[in-house]
Amino acid sequence: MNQLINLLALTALLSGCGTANKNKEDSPVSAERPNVVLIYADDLGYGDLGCYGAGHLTTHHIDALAAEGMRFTRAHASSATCTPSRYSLLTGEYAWRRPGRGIAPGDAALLIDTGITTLPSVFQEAGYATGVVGKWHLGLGPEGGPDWNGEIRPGPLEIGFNYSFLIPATGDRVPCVFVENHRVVGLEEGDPIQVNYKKKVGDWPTGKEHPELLKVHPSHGHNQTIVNGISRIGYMTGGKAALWTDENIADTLVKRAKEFISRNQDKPFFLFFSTHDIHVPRVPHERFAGKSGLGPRGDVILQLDWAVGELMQQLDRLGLAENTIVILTSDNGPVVDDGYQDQAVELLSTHQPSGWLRGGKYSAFEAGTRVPFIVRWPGKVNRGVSDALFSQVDLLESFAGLTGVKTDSLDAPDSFNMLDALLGKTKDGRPHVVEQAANGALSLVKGDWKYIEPHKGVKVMQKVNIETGAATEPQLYNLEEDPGEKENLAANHPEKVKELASLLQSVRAG
Ligand code: NG6
Ligand code: CA
Repeated sequence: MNQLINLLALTALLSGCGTANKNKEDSPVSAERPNVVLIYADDLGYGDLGCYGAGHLTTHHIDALAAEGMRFTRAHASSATCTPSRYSLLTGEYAWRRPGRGIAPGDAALLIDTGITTLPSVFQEAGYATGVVGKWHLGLGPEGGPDWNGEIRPGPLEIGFNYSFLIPATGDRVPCVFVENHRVVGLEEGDPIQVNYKKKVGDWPTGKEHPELLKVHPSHGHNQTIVNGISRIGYMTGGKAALWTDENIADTLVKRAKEFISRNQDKPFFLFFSTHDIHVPRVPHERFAGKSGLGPRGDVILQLDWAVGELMQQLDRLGLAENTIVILTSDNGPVVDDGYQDQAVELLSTHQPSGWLRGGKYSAFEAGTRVPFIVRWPGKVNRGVSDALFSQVDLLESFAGLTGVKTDSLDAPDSFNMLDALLGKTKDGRPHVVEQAANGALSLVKGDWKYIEPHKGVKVMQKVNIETGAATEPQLYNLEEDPGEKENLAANHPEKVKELASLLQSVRAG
């Protein structure tokens, strides 16, 4: 019954959605089978790339993608932090509909139900080989969390991926090991891993007890177990032979991604390449250290750009580039000091990670979720710039549309088939988009207007120096005239506030 009500609400909501196509029966059965490489950067801001106006940094490879493809100016991650954005990307459902989809601890259980339609399962159904290489941060294992010393399941392989090579949570969270398919890589018998997020386990020193052992010092948090001279969030011990070396993470991930591409070159494949860059701790390989002039934060942007170049070269070398859609985007907006003293603030110079947008990671303002988004598919996607409103939550239905996969009407409830916008055939975007801030506040963008719902809480997160967008009164901005969200027009346009608040309410109820 509840499902029926939801369905009716959804149908009502979606009527009059313009070009957005939630009606599965109308999906074009084009049955195209290009490869898809989705490069998902971490904490990369709207202003962090040359092609988005970053004067201080040269991001040749990413800028080439933009020059050869379509660069979006109004594409969104669903949330201003990682776990909920990734949840939405892979399930086609706004993460705020489910409790417990905030930033996950490193020992969380898998946050995606097995058995539901997911972005990779759509590709699998279309006959693709599917792989994820990189940061996961969506939990692993059954309730109670993973068994790091045994079979780590369920995980990506149980929700639609054929291959996985993961940083289980984040670079700043334990355990600092890679997980390939169901196992920790390089784990030696007799040295089992223990992980705890509440209390210390084993006798490895912590940053709090032994700051003299650190090569990178925390600025806030991040003072628990030390691994490779960097103290992390959470406690661990054991698994010494399996520990990653931070400087080599990008190289390792690129190598695995290239191997996946080469192994699957004869069939269509979907690769979710989820980089560690440019999340903290920012510890670039020596090839990039000191090269940007902006400190480690700039250096890892160069490292990210290199990684993109490597993947493109691999596609070219294997003769696959023409038949591959490459997408580059980010899971949330930028942050300068996210918990380590890495000189990001001191060396920022005039670089603006958020571009001209207000806020950053965690924020309800635009820079929280409006992120770089580039699509390249030679001969199929026009070159240029698109201001179509787009959300990463739409990738699931859009690729179902492209590959001719029929999804069930209850799958991916927030995902619209926006294939024409994605491929640059139309500049008509989705009718509206909901943005989720780290404090839980929701905002809704429709056309030129943005509404931020009233929310109690601090106005500035002091430690990261980011405006949250929280205010007890409603906020209304005209993004066309005021992209920096400087002037709250709510008092001048009460009708608009009412319209958007009630639309947000109906999306929420859906
Ligand atoms: C925060 C961490 C931050 C980062 C973030 C998750 C502290 C003080 N801050 O809690 O460093 O890890 O979580 O980032 O611990 S995300 O991109 O994965 O969402
Ligand atoms: Ca992130």
